[in-house]
Amino acid sequence: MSAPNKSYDPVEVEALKPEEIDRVRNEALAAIAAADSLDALREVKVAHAGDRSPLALANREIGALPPHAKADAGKRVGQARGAVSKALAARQRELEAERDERVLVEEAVDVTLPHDRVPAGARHPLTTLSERIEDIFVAMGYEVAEGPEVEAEWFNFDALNLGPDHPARSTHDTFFVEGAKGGSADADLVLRTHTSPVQIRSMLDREPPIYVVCPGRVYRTDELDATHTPVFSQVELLAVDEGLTMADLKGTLDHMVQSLFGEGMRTRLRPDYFPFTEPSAEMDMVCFRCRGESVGNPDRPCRTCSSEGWIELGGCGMVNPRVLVACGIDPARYSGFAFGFGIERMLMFRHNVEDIRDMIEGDVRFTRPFGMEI
Ligand code: FA5
Repeated sequence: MSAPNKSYDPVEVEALKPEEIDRVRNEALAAIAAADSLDALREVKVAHAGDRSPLALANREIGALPPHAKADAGKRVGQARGAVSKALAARQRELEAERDERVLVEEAVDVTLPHDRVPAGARHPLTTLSERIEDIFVAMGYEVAEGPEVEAEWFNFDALNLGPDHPARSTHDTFFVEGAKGGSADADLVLRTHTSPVQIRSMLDREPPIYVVCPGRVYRTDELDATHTPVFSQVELLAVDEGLTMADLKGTLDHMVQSLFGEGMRTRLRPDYFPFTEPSAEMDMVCFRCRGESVGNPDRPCRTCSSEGWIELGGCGMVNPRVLVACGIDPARYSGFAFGFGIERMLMFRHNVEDIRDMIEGDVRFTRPFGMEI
């Protein structure tokens, strides 16, 4: 910046002369008008309105002028800078509008073209149903717990009050894992026959109160037919807390079926026997299709419940105190309830699937109608 001195008249500073200011302003306006792209305009802006532009340099000279000359020079430079920045903004708008118009044309999508025919795929309805059930319980504060599919016999049977000589042990058609104890029926490893061993693992791993939902695959030496498969899925539920009763179990079951099948759905319990629950019950729900209206009504038969009005869902009961003791839980202080049911069977009646084999053959013609649910 120049400083006033005796041999130099600051009013006469070259860069501040009116004709010089006019010249650099016109030069800037011409460059702005000539910029034919946003990139070019950016360069013009640096050259003609940036910190090192002639107008910015002239502006700095003003500070060195005597007071009486400052106002005039300031007005001249200010007007020139204002005109340049206005022109820059206007050209910027023009160029942006041109660009947007060009993009709309260049990137237009022809929605009438045939779409990508590679199918996006979907998850198996057994997985989505199992996850939907888990979500119902997670929303109530339950935790998802899992266990191994190759399980120790102790977890699968003994800890569940199914000792080696218990008659109910033979009703589970078990796959024994060879090798663990020299092979075949001596082995102490099995493919788990139900998800109930996860109850035991959960009680050994946690202190009460315990609220877990346990989904998983299980195995039985059943023949593959329309209603049985040797590999199927179950969901198990276990709650252990102070003061739990059958009423809590019933309320929980009602909430589950209402969440899955809609308002007004009810459950009923029929006496049954499981060694690991006492008392035990078979759990039915009102047929969600006929809502019981097919019973004694030959004009309105129901295929889903065979006009019985109820559908069998699975087994349940209060956790047998002997099971609590095996897991180190004091039955005088805590009680628990559990239930378990098969997902394939639930999917069968929920969607009128007549043959369980359709679910496991991997034919997309079966899974496609279930859509893209994730
Ligand atoms: C049990 O497996 C018990 N662990 C359930 C239980 C849990 C009772 C907690 C009490 C407390 P069950 O053997 O009945 O029970 O089998 C449960 C369900 O598995 C059946 O209702 C049925 O839906 C399904 N299921 C059984 N065998 C098969 C099979 N071969 N194919 C498909 N689903 C099956």
